[in-house]
Amino acid sequence: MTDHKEELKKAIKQKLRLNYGCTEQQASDAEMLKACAMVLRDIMAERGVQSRAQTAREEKRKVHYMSLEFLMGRSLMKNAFNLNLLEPLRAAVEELGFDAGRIFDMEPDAGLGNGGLGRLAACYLDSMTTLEIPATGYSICYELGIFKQKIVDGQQVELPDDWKNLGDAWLLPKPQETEEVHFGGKVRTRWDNGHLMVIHEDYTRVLAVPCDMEIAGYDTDHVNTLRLWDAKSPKPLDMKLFGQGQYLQAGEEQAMANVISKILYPEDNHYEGKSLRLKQQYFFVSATIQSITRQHIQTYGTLKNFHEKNVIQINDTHPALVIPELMRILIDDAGLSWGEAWHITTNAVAYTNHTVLAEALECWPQRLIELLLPRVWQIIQEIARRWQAQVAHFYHDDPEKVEKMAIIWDGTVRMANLCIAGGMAVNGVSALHSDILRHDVFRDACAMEPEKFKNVTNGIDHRRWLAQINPGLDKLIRELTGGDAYLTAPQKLRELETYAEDEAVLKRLERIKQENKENFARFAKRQQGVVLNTDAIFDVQVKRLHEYKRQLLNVLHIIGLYQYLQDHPQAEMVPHVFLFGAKAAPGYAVAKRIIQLINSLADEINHNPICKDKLQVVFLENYRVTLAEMLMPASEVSQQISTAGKEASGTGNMKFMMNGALTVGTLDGANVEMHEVLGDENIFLFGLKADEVARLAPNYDPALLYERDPLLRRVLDQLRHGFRDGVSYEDLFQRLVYGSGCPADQYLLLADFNAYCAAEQRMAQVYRDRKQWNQMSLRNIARSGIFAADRAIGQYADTIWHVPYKK
Ligand code: 26Q
Repeated sequence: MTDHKEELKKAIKQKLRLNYGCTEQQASDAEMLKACAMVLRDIMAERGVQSRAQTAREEKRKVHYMSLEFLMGRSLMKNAFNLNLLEPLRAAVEELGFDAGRIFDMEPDAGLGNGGLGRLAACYLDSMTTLEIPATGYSICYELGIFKQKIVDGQQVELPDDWKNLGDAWLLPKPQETEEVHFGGKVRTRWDNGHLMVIHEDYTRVLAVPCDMEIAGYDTDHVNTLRLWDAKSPKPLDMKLFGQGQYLQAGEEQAMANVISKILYPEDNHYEGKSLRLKQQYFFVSATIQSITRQHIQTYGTLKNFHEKNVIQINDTHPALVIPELMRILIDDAGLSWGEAWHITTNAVAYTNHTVLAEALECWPQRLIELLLPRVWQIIQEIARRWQAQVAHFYHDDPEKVEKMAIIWDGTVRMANLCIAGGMAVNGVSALHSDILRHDVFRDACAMEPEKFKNVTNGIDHRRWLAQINPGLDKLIRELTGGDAYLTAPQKLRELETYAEDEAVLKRLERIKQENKENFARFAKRQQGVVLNTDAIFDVQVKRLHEYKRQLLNVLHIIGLYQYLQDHPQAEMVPHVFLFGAKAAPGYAVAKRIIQLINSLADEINHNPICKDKLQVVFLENYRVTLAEMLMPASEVSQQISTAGKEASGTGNMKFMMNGALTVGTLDGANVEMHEVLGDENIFLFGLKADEVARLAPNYDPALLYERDPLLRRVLDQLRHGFRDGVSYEDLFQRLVYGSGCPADQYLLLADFNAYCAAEQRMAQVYRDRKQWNQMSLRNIARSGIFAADRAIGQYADTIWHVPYKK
């Protein structure tokens, strides 16, 4: 410990001198943070070299995890924790005259993702590394991550997130491993010695420069890499145009190239057919495939065994172009036949689906692909033609099946169908979701190749989402389960259950939660000046804002409570703080209105003296990984109330459970599996089931409910008229009750309203009995081990990747 501390001090001082020309006395906080990052980066870079050499030497099969998003959050604490250097680093920083907490808190989140899908990729990198699987993550080095959210006059305002200012200390640029990506141009063919040569010419070149972020695993020397591609133009300026005095035009191509890695698209669970997004996807895919195949050839001298030594997991369809791109390289560059190339591709690529929402399924206009990627377009056409023949054969030319399963139809390219045709596996992210894929969304494809369709229920990095963020609980777990073994054996959490009748342990659990609440309250005060009532139950809904996630249902219930309190000012009631956190996609007007509504409601309730010490509503600004890390340990109730069948899995639900919050939720996504391990007694379930939703939807009439249910009617009328700030929510009211240009109440809020209120009541009733509550909380923690990412990655390794891992 002292040894490590002294070594770290020496290394940090040296970094400060060499990189910033200063001593520790002269260094700013920012320089200290960067120096710490670079010291850890050096340790990981060194181990990375070893790990890669070993993988090549032993000719191990490698996993390539491709995702347009990696929501990494902060890395300093995480890496120090995994390298077993957290305490020495803290001490070193303090002894150099800095406040370690303040330095750690300065680090910006690497927000290279929107929500669940991006955070999942980050958790999986940690597990793949800890389980010593040779794996690389690939994404884009966005200059601007997910926007920062400010609330101004109750409304969301977006600010740019220039995370690289400080965050680039983790990145190791590798310019010598630059790849070149080609856009546009024309394709010509020529016969050469009986070979059909494909010539692509007049294209625009864009350079892809890798910036590597090393990933340390826990309790291992194994290191993996997250490779982030930066887009650059090959020439600084068009000197011909420049010479003609056309200075503006002379830089146009450069600007075009640089813009590719400028910004992360902030739409979550929604497809936008923008040409820049397609450019991002192909840029990312082409650079990655070239890099992987180049390395493979270096080791093996051929691509013929590519699929034996590599597996490419694609995170939703966003990297779907890997399929034609790998085909292109195998055929055009390596000279393989179509058949050989198809065999390799269909044994190397696996696809994870993350959504069944129709508006999130990627369908690209054919002309966009044709213009931007002429050679890839030819290959997609050939894949589509052969696939169609296969489908027609299987279904005896049934035109309905042929249309539904087509890759190209009506001028659009359907990426999910491309992935099903070209992938070796298709998996959903929870048992329910995978069943919906098999029996509904991809039913016809599943009938053709049932073995292809698998399930791997999501998991979270329990080292980050429990041990690191909840030190009080971590300490208790170590005491009760005999040390830190649970960090690599999450199922050990089960042993906690032997203490379900131990009053002292239950009290301890309650105290830990209380301290975490007070800790969070201090943070909220500092961040946005709000004073939280820490004697009240912390009831939390944090996730992206989307209608299917039903934040609005939560609001309706709170309005109902508020009206009850007005009618019964003396009523005994469990004091309640409702916390919300959510970013809305900037173009999603309804989502933004719901944010405004939450703020209007908060303003009303927090200003009404009737509500004092009883009811409080707070919208937490700028929900992000770092805020989640503060909030999860302090939460008592987890709201997971999506319309059944719509949330593919959810992962926030698992984070809350692991930190001892109780769930109020529908039987959706992974909630179903949470319920399976918890039983009815340890979760507050309510509402329609997925099959009931499907059956009700066609003849559902919310206006009838509005007319016939007086309580609901009063709530909706209040919504309609708004609150003390004078903002009317007539638009949201209309959308729910009558529908405005869309089906009324698409997500069945009114159908589930009463059941939801009843569940909240049951929950509040149990909260009065602290012993029972603490027992339920303990059981939630004890049974959460199955939702560790280590379990999920083990299943990917066993059932899809067929690679060994540390057991
Ligand atoms: C697609 C095309 C163009 C622009 C944007 C997009 C896009 C971007 C992000 C589409 C979807 C996403 C993100 C989806 C997502 O986060 N899905 C969530 O994935 C989690 C991890 O599996 C699940 O737990 C959640 O249930 C699911 O909503």
